[in-house]
Amino acid sequence: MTATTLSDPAPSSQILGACPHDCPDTCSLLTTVQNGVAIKVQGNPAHPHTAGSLCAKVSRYPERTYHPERILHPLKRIGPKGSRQFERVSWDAALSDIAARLSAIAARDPQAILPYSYAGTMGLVQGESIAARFFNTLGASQLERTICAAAGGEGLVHTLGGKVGMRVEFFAESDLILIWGSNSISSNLHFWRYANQAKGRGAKLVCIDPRKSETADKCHEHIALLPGTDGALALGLMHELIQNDWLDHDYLARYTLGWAALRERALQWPPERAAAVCGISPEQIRALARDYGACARKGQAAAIRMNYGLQRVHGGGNAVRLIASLPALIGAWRHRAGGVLLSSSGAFPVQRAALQRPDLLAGRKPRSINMATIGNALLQPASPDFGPAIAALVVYNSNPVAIAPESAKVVQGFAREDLFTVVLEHFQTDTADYADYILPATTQLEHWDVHSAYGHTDALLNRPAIAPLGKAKPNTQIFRELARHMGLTDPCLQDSDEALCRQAYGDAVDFETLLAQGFATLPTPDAPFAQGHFPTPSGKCEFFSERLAARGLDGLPDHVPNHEAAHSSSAYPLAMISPPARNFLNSSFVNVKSLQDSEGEPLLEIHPDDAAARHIADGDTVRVFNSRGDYQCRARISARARAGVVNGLGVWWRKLGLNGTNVNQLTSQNLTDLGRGPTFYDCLVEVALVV
Ligand SMILES: Nc1nc2c(c(=O)[nH]1)N[C@H]1C(S)=C(S)[C@@H](COP(=O)(O)OP(=O)(O)OC[C@H]3O[C@@H](n4cnc5c(=O)[nH]c(N)nc54)[C@H](O)[C@@H]3O)O[C@H]1N2
Ligand SMILES: Nc1nc2c(c(=O)[nH]1)N[C@H]1C(S)=C(S)[C@@H](COP(=O)(O)OP(=O)(O)OC[C@H]3O[C@@H](n4cnc5c(=O)[nH]c(N)nc54)[C@H](O)[C@@H]3O)O[C@H]1N2
Ligand SMILES: [Mo]
Repeated sequence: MTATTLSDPAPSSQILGACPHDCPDTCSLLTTVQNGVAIKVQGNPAHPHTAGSLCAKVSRYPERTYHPERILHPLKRIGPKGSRQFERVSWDAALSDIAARLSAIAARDPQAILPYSYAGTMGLVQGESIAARFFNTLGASQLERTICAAAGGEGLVHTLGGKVGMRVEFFAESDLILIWGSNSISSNLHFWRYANQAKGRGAKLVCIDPRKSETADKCHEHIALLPGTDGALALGLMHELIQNDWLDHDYLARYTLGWAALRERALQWPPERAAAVCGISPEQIRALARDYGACARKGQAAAIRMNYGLQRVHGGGNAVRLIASLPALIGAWRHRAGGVLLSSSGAFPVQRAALQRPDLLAGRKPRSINMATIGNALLQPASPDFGPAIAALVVYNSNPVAIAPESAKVVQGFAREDLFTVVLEHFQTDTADYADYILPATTQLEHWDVHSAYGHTDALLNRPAIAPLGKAKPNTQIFRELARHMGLTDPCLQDSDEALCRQAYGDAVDFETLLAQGFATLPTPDAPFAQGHFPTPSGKCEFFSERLAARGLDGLPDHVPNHEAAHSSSAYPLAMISPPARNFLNSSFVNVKSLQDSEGEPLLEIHPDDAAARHIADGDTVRVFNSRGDYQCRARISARARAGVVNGLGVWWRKLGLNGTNVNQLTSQNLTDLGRGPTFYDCLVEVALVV
């Protein structure tokens, strides 16, 4: 690899990049280019976390990039909304018309314009730079980006003080690892490598997950609790740690806040009570507490890898608070291979204000719309409380018609003939089907970007490996040109991608290191909380949060039952979770043939007893339904499903579903206790054979 200046095309045939996808691993990529064509994408062997290997999905990046269905020209709708009838238009025609439509709406009230974006690319430049500046200049509605991690994020902030925790590489040295709400082999493969090293050294691995996942298969124990009962399990564990005095009293006294109150609460949760809520045996709780407490007694390292799977339920924020409290009880933080990791993103010195330029709002305070309830928002008429009805929607890096809850409402909203919708995309997704304009965006192989990560502590740079395909342009360039067409003149709306890459971290990360090796490791401490120093207001691990109490909420964490708790409805007796499919990334890659072939077809895993009670045989077509809708797929009778819980894997595109829907036809727009996040895994259904 030769070091080049930013604007030179890299001369070598292997280009350093970064995986853009919404995954904790953020791998360093090596793309082989021949005659301007990317022929291979590999993991960079020089990057310690990537260690030369990629997941099945991203090793198919060339197949996705050169896919025959890539959108390569601007498209304008010519049929009724959602009819998928489009014609090619020039960039100038598209941008002139879009500029005129948005300008007219902005002249009435810019808050009627809503951006909708998430982490289709996690790049700081293609994700949140010129687009944010553009919408801030207009004074458009703000989007609350809650769809994934809001509950858990708030839970961490109000316990540890931020999205901080163990360094992932030290899991390799742990003696006990609880993999809690995470199918790591499928969605956090490069963490699994470290866990597997620990296992090889004799560590015990325990998986806590309603589904017997591929990861559960490889752990020593699996605790198949009911969805949304993790808070009760954590309280039951605390009860046992207290009763047996497996506590680090010195750590508790020096570095925690609210221990006496939390102790009182936990003592109300004997294993029998917790086990009844969780749908497991009291002995499983006792045994887990014994293992966890033993680490404290023997000076061994007890580590917890939480993931966002457990916080997509009503009590997700409180559950994360309780689990994040556990290491402090036994002083696990004293060891660099002990503690907990949910997200490392708080370690990155991202210069958000420089990238997004909130100063462009110039004192205006536009309303916020929660992306988790986009269905309701699009159907809401103007009112003094709500403000103007949403009149224009600009979607990029997201596929809300497939991924947002309660799809029937989302579709009804997107189908409004009076809504003006622009979608920046690689493919004609379910969302693009409802666009007035589809604008072709470049992929990671075709543009510059800079990345942070949420599963390790290395910043990464992505260089373009190939020229943009067809007429595709980077998101940044599309918003630059749209700004020009709308007569927006602030010079920062025209900053180049190269300049933005440098602005993302400013002086906080050495850009020359990023240019030379593609990644730069942040200097974070090995055992960050060995002596307190939590980034909370008190500097302690906050069992009790003054900030939550000041908002009128319980200052102490508690078990918060699901909105739709298991066994609470006779009409809908089964709890459905819809965790990621291994070969898809949310709704991305669903249209990549080799990966679609690996996944097969939309499936529902169901326990043999639940299937037998409904006369369902393996491979039958079933109707999964509740009061919100109806979703058809194939039944797979499987021990991966526990009794009473069905698993609808992956976010398939609706148009590939047997009846044109996917799992989100069934999920609700109810929100989490903290963070106003979605509750995808808090969803009751019934299943019936389709005859
Ligand atoms: N292959 C693949 N990788 C991915 C993704 C993908 O779609 N596919 N998605 C990415 C995204 S967006 C994210 S946010 C990250 C992390 O995404 P997560 O959603 O955390 O990913 P997983 O770890 O696969 O899945 C979570 C696990 O939680 C389990 N679970 C569901 N409900 C509960 C519960 O109430 N309690 C407990 N304890 N467990 C529960 C599920 O069965 C599943 O095995 O992964 C990313 N990585
Ligand atoms: N039922 C259920 N629903 C879920 C989940 C679940 O577990 N179960 N998981 C939830 C979670 S954790 C998340 S994070 C969300 C994810 O939801 P989204 O963030 O919407 O993720 P994707 O479905 O992957 O869609 C991303 C889209 O961005 C596009 N894209 C990628 N790169 C670029 C680019 O550079 N420019 C432009 N313009 N477009 C680009 C891709 O082609 C893709 O269509 O889904 C949520 N929905
Ligand atoms: Mo996510």
